[in-house]
Amino acid sequence: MKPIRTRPARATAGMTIVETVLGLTLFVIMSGAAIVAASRGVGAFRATSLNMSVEGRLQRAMQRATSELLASSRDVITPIVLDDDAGSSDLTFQCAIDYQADAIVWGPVSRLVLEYDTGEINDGLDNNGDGLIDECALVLIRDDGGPNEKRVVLCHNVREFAEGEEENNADDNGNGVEDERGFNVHEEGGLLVFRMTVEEQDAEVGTIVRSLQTAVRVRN
Ligand SMILES: [Ca+2]
Ligand SMILES: [Ca+2]
Ligand SMILES: [Ca+2]
Ligand SMILES: [Ca+2]
Repeated sequence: MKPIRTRPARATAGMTIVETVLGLTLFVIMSGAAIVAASRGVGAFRATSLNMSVEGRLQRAMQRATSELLASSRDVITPIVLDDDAGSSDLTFQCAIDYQADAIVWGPVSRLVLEYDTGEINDGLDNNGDGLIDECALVLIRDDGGPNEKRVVLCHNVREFAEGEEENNADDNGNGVEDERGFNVHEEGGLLVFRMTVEEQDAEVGTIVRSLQTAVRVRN
């Protein structure tokens, strides 16, 4: 895995809230399933097309998820502890909506959470018949639990566990996080590291798996 590249630290005095997200870094970790299909000449065009589609979906969802934290602060993000072995696939946060009397006014609580996808339950079976087992959806909930609660699915077909990871209390894929889900946020060296894995099943191409990692620095 490539190291996370960050820009050198700079003074924070006078920065706006939006400016406090520094050094967004994106890279895609490729998996082999679709490449095998293409090299055999089996639906090479379809494999390429599906790969691009899955990668695009993954990048848009990741961009959306990280941008939600642009106007937030580490102090109003839970869980409080994110630098343990596991990180989290369920974050709540608030965004700044005003600045009064030298203090930030925080808006209602939002939540980014990984849930089982539509028609899917956690039973080791493909309940909704899309060829994927126990797949999940990344959901953004605005005003979580409040009167104006609104749910938006940012991405379907997120894997239950990250690429190369299974539930065994060990870090199988060697990224420093144990048993991380297909969407996981882990705090590393003052950065929030977002990791996401999506998959797609195609009768001709097989299973396509794509993972993406992004590091975000939020205001303290
Ligand atoms: Ca399924
Ligand atoms: Ca299931
Ligand atoms: Ca891991
Ligand atoms: Ca594991």
